[in-house]
Amino acid sequence: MEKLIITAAICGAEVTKEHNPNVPYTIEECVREAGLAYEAGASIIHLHVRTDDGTPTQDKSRFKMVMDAIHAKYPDVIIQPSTGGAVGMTNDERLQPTELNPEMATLDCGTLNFGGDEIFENTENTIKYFGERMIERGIKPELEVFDKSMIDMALRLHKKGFIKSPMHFDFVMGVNGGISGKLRDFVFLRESIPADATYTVAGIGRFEFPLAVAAIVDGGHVRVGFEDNTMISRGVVAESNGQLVEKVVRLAKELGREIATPAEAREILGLKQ
Ligand code: KMH
Ligand code: ZN
Repeated sequence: MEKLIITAAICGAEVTKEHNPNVPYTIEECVREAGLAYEAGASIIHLHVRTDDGTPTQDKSRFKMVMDAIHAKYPDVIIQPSTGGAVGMTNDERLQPTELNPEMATLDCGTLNFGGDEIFENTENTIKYFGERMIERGIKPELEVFDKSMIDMALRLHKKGFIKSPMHFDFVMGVNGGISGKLRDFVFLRESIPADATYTVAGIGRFEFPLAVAAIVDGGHVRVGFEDNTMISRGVVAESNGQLVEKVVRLAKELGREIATPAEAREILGLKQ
């Protein structure tokens, strides 16, 4: 079986220090959390950035400062900026980090309810626009799917040339408004992607570790991190993103799956070396 790629979603746009005081906002805090995750075994950092007071931003210069600071200490880690940003941002605002030509970036494949009155909007034309931008700049999209219909959308846009093969999906499971975190739904998603595609699974909240185990056993890849879950076990707040990654590494070792280095992750995902 392929080695396991672990992605750490260290910060997100919605989670705050009230959920977990270790959620990073400042550049130094982002470097600390990325470093702990990397040292524990993460090869990809899924990155959102915030201003020092925690407000989410897609500002290109803030991304550059955080990415440069992480790479100065951990030069080989893959940094995957978000183009999802936060609910309510415009497309061009969200696309700013693509101007930095990262190796990867997220590409959200549909619209969903996102708690309360919020709607995370990704129309078909938005997805096409983001897909074209990533092809132009040689950025590998991680296709964020929050429901099965979003896989179908990605497959349709792939046929029309807006997304290239081999596709790499992230099954985000357990968001209120998206697909559940049940094993049955995981099987449904993983059976719905092409044979040459890769996937990672991001279970929200209590679904994080059970779905990690499912992906480890199935030959998929795993995302953990404060963006998705702030607890190391029931009722216990995680000390760091590194602690969440360590738990996945432990589970993988028990189940006989080796962990990919960033170079091995690049090879598996077909990123430029
Ligand atoms: N913050 C969510 C609205 C992504 O990174 O591409 C969108 C999100 C997905 O987190
Ligand atoms: Zn994200």
